[in-house]
Amino acid sequence: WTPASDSDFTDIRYERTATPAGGIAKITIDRPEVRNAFRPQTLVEVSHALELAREDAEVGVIILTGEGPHAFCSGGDQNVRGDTGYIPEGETVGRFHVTDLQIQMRRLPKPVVAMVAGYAIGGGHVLHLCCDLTIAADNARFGQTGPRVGSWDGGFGASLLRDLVGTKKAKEFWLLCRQYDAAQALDMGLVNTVVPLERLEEETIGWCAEMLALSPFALRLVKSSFHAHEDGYAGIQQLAHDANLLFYASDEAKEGREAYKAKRRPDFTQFPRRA
Ligand code: 2NE
Repeated sequence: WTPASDSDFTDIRYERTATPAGGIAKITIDRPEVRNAFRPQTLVEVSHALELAREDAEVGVIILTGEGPHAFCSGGDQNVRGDTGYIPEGETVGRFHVTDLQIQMRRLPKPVVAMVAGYAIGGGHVLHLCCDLTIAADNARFGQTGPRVGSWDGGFGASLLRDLVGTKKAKEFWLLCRQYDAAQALDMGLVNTVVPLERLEEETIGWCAEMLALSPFALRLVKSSFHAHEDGYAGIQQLAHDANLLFYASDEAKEGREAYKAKRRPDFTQFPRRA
C-alpha cells in the first residue's frame, strides 16, 4: 500500500495499491485508542477520501477498514457527543456527518468493501451495513448499542439490517443491544465470508481483484440497480442517470444534441421504435 493523497489526514489513512486489473483504494479509520470511534473530523476525512477514490480513474474498488485487530469501528465518539449532535473541534453546534457519509457510500459508483476485524459496533456497524460487501475476520463482533447510550439509527441502520437478517432479528439487534460473533453473522447473512484474522487482508484483496476483472460499468449498474428500489426516488434517479450516461453515446441521443447545436429540427425517423 502506498499513501495516495497530499491531504493532511489526522484520523484516517488513505492508501492505494495496484493490481494487474486495476487499483484498490484503502481507507483506514486510524483511532485505535477509542476502537476507531469516529468524531466529525474522522467522517469529513473519510468522505474526502471516498471522493478521491471516486475521481481516481485507476481505482475500481474501495476498502473501508479500521486500524488494528480490535475494531473496524465503534461508532460515534461519545467523548465529543454534545446535546446537539457530535461537536466538531473548535465549534459548539453538533452535527450528524454520518448521515451524508452513508448516502455517499451508497451513491459511489464503485464497490465499497468493509474489511472487518474486531468490533463493528453502533454507528460502526451501520457503516459496514452501508458497504456493498463485508469480509470479516474470525474475531469480528457485530452489534448495535444505540439504546444503551441514548441513540439509534432508524435509517439505513434499521432498514438495511432488516433487509439482511429479517425484521425479528433486526429488532433483536436494536432492542437488546446484544453482540454477535463472526460465525453468527455469516449464518444470518450479515457478512459475505469469514476468514482467519491473519488472512483478512489477503482475502479482501482477492475479492477486490475478482471485481476488478469484471466490467466496471456493469458493476456500477448492479450497485445502482439494488439501490433503485431501496433508496426510492433517489435510487431510481441514480439508475436512470447511469442509463443516460450510456444513452448519450447512441446515435439517437447524438442526433438530438447535434440538431440543437445546428439550430435545426432533429430527425429521429432514422431510429427504430424498438418493440
Ligand atoms: C467497542 C467496544 C465493545 C469494545 O470493547 P473493549 O472491551 O474491547 O474496549 P473498551 O475498553 O471498551 O474500549 C477501549 C477504549 O476505547 C474507548 C473506551 O472508552 C476505552 O477508552 P479507555 O477506557 O481506554 O480510555 N471507546 C470505545 N468505543 C468508544 C466510543 N464509541 N466513543 C468513545 N470512546 C470509545 C466498547 O468499547 C463499546 O461498547 N464502545 C461503545 C460503542 C458505542 O456505544 N458507540 C456509540 C453508538 S451510537 C452511534 O454510533 C451513532 C448513532 O447511534 C447515531 C448517529 C451517529 C452515531
